Amino acid sequence: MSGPRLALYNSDTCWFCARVRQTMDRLGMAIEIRDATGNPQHREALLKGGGKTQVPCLRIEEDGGAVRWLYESADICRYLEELSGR
Ligand SMILES: N[C@@H](CCC(=O)N[C@@H](CS)C(=O)NCC(=O)O)C(=O)O
Repeated sequence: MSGPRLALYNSDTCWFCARVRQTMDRLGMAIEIRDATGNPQHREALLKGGGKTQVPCLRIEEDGGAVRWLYESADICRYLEELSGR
């Protein structure tokens, strides 16, 4: 089992996104970062998949293929902490 595939929909100018990136760094998690403000395809995918363009948003693809979109920086940080076991 490889665990969920993760991608963070991000904006470099967003403080809430920076908070999530700091948590990723602290936990040593290498997660793909997708620019949801400068890249129209990522922005569209976020809107279609998650329902709104708010960042940060973590796209979580489970081993079985199910996808969910997790908004709110505090909830994303909590999820990453739990996933990393710390
Ligand atoms: N409570 C949210 C706030 C996120 C937020 O306000 N994001 C802003 C950027 S800093 C945003 O995406 N605004 C544009 C939008 O909602 O479409 C969190 O903690 O993640």
